[in-house]
Amino acid sequence: MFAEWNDGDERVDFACGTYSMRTADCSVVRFEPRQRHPDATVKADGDRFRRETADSILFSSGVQLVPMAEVDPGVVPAVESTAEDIAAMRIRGAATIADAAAAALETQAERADADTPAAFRRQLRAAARTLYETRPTAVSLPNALRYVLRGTAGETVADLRASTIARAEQFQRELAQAQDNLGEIGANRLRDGDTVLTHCHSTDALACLDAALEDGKALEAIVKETRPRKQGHITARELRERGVPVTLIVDNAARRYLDDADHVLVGADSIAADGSVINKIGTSGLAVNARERGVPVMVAAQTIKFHPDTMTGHTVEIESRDEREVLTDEERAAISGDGADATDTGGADAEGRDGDESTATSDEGLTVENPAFDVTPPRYVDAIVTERGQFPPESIVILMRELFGETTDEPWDA
Ligand code: RUB
Repeated sequence: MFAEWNDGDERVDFACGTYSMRTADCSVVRFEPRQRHPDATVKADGDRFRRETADSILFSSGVQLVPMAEVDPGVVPAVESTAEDIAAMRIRGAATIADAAAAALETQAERADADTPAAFRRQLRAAARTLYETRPTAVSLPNALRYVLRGTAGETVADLRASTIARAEQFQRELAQAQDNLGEIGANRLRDGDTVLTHCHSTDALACLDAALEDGKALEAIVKETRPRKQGHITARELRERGVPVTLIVDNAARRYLDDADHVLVGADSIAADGSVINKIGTSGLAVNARERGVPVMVAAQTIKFHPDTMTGHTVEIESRDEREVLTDEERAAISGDGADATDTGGADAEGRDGDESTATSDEGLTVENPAFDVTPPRYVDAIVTERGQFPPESIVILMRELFGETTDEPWDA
């Protein structure tokens, strides 16, 4: 089996055969380019891939297998690059992802080379799909895309361009305003001298703390580090920048520190119609422990986090991420008893196997699961704070229906 590529090319053609590769989101993908995916290409950018063995390729991040038929040359590179940044979590957090997606559609509208209205719309839809496919759990992403595409109107390319740009900018303004409004409402729940216990990093949650600090309230924070990506460090840094005393703890210490907390304060990636909160993995365990300790759980979530599909019985897809966020190749090799240094793939190991074949992923009996989010049932949540007020989770469906109606089209069907 044999692979061919040219360093630096955007698209890489592979000869016939079976290959395995890693992407940012799936640990290992096997594919047969000329069989399962005729004309498949691998999108790559220069040094983000490297050859591991004659028949397997290790990609460092953000590489996608895309059948040629689905590649629309009208999607501008800036959109592809935003999509890669979202997939690789260089852009992360539900509100920030929504903001970036709207900005990307604006860029698509500005730079599209379409010369007919139909081509402009087709390219815009392709851009929306490219963005949509990056992260499945944060519903703010399709909600943002739907909002912008619904505002695209006109009979000429110029009108379509102008309306899309205006709509994307309006979305971004409203997003920022909603977060400010939510912050003021959330701040009313916090008293002078309170200690909040946080999980992950949420700009909506921070907006509540910001508004309370602006009101002159003194606050302290216990910040969970939030394995595996440790977004708690971002929260700790941002709170320290505001002068808030921070105690950083490992996730496993949370129950012990709940007695020192007046509130648990988290954000959300999606809110389901029954009031369930989908947020960074570990939120549900924290909420259950908080209930047992009598600490109220407050969820800060703009209405852009409402998941309209859940009104018609759909469930929220939980993203699974690369196992190497949990276990490095070196750690995997150590657990598997593979005495060879996992980084040293060039030599032979103690049993004489070729170094190239004793990769760190060779132990198929060891499974690593890395779900990025979990579901907190409504009974463990005291209040969902939105820009439209605070709600007991069980009543959220009423506001959801008011905002979305019953229609849940795909964003590009708008
Ligand atoms: C981030 C996360 C945040 C929500 C809310 O997960 O779970 O709590 O997205 O954030 P990840 P915000 O780091 O995997 O994106 O309030 O900023 O929308």
